[in-house]
Amino acid sequence: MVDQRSIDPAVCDLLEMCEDAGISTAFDRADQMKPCPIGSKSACCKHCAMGPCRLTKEGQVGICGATIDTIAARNFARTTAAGSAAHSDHGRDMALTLLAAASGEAPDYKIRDVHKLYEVASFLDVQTTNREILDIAKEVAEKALVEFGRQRGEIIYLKRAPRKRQEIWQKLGIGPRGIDREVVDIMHRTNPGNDQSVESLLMSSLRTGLADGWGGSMLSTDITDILFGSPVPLAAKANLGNLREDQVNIVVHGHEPTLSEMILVAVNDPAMIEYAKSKGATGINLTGICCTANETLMRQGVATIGNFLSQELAIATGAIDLMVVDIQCIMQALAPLTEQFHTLLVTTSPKAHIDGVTHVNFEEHHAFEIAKRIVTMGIDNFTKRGAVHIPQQIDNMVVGFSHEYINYALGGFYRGSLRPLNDAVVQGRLRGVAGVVGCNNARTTHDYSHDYVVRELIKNDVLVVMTGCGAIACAKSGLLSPEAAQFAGPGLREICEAVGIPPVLHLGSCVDNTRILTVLSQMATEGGLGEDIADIPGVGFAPEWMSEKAISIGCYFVASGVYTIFGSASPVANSPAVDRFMSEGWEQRVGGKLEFIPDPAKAVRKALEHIDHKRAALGLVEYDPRRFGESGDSLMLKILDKIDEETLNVYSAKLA
Ligand code: BF8
Ligand code: SF4
Repeated sequence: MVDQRSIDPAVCDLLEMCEDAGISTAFDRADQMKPCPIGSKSACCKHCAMGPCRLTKEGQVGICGATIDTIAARNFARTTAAGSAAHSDHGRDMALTLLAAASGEAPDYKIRDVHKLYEVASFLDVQTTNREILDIAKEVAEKALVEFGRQRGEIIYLKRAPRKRQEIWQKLGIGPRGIDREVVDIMHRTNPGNDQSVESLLMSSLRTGLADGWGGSMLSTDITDILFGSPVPLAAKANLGNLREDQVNIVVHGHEPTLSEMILVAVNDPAMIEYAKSKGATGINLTGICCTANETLMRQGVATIGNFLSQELAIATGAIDLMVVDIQCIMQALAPLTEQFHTLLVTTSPKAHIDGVTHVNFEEHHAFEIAKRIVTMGIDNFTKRGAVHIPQQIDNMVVGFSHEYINYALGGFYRGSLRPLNDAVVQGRLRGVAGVVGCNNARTTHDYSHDYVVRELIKNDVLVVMTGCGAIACAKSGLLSPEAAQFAGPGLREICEAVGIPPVLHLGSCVDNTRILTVLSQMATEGGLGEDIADIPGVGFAPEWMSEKAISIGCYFVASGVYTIFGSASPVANSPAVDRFMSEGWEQRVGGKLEFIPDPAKAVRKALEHIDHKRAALGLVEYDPRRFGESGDSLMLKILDKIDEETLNVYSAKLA
């Protein structure tokens, strides 16, 4: 029974332990509380005090006369706005950190990627000649902040999209103005007595999603790279076996890298390590959960111990001395849970307090000092540790595929280019590309859909890029290691072996979905695959989504021209009109569409059909897996008949 809840053996192990000990987890609570049958289909409105109105009968309207279609579209729009706000506010904080660093007010932060700073400066029309780095950085931060409050015109980054895409947005009037403005616009138009047209509400949702994707999130990725370095491939480890019985275990959880990067410096501080030793530990072990983990994993190789649904189970190991959280996806259930274990939970963001939990307010002006204080609290708590139960699972992966690195890996240092990627799609060596992203959801088997969808796609020669909790799911099932090329179709396997990359590329945290937009834009303008993102044989997937942020991501993928599949029943199921508009209506207008398909096998089938359809529309050769796979290292080794253990190890080491 427990095994049906997760495909991760470490999670199953701990679920059994929790069950025996009577410890409640999201897994049990999902079993005990079925989703509300009215709310789950968006048949409920509570936008005013005459309601909440529940529309359960055919033709019924709310007290104000609102129809089921209007209510469903309004609810969807508000979800998008909430998601866009969360991502973008994270982006704003990154811009404020850059500003503080450049103004000398946050001396612990440096400009680590000057190349990226210059690149971003050119996007934002910031002069760079004869200027000090910090001066440029300050103006970049200021210009970035203007994007949030821009009242007229369009956000600057839209110009990074292919020209044809920009024209579509202009024609439809969905190019976002300022990011904040679009979020407020949705909150206003969904307030009672305003926008009651399905089309208008759903097109506005796309605009607010675009403000996130090409605005707040893209700025977040860029500025994070400037401050902490653009990721390059590195080997790293995943799953709960990375907790150490003999060391102080500190876990970072949430989304922002500003504090976690400082915690990383603090745990490596010799004085801190000495202090840990004085308390009987052999050292300090830093690991992460959710997207804070993805940020530190991508740039520094810090091990990730799990994704969203692992957070409670990580505490239940009894081995975590301190868990420090910043913003987003932090379950309130952690608070009562930590009372049952010795783990000290510390909140740090003024935007994410939990009653009864120790709060250490994080200020970037004293970043390192605060980080050291938190690490000290963790070390002190080590002495209170009781029995531990650490599952032994550890998986290897290669991560750190920024879009810059993908260019470099495929095109070479002197002429970074996506040409080889496009050529591979044109020749049919790759059938297409897919972005598989998003959360865990306690209503589905943990990690199962991510694993299933990704395995099927790579088997069919679809190159997969991943972010967020999905990437962590596949890290744990070994799909992010170069050895996973053995599960890929013949064409994709050849490419992986030639370039030395895994068939599934980890692109970062959820805000880094914007790296996918950048890769797609470059593919569209490189030549051979049409001239717009919508022309590319590609799909977007969020197989286990749960967060409002995922809906915002879905909207900007769709508005950028991508066929996007979400793995759950439609949240607007009671309004076929809204459902249809998100599919056919959006496709007619922007070329992308959003569909909710709970069955992963059906979802993959539809994705492959779509990819083949796009190939045909471009006049590309029909995909035929038998044409490739007869070259490459595997074959050479097969011929030499030397795949003994030792050779294979050498070969694997080379790939890693
Ligand atoms: O921002 S994938 S559960 S952690 S929301 Fe949350 Fe979803 Fe995980 Fe990353 Ni994204
Ligand atoms: Fe009901 Fe209309 Fe108020 Fe919504 S806005 S709660 S449908 S009366």
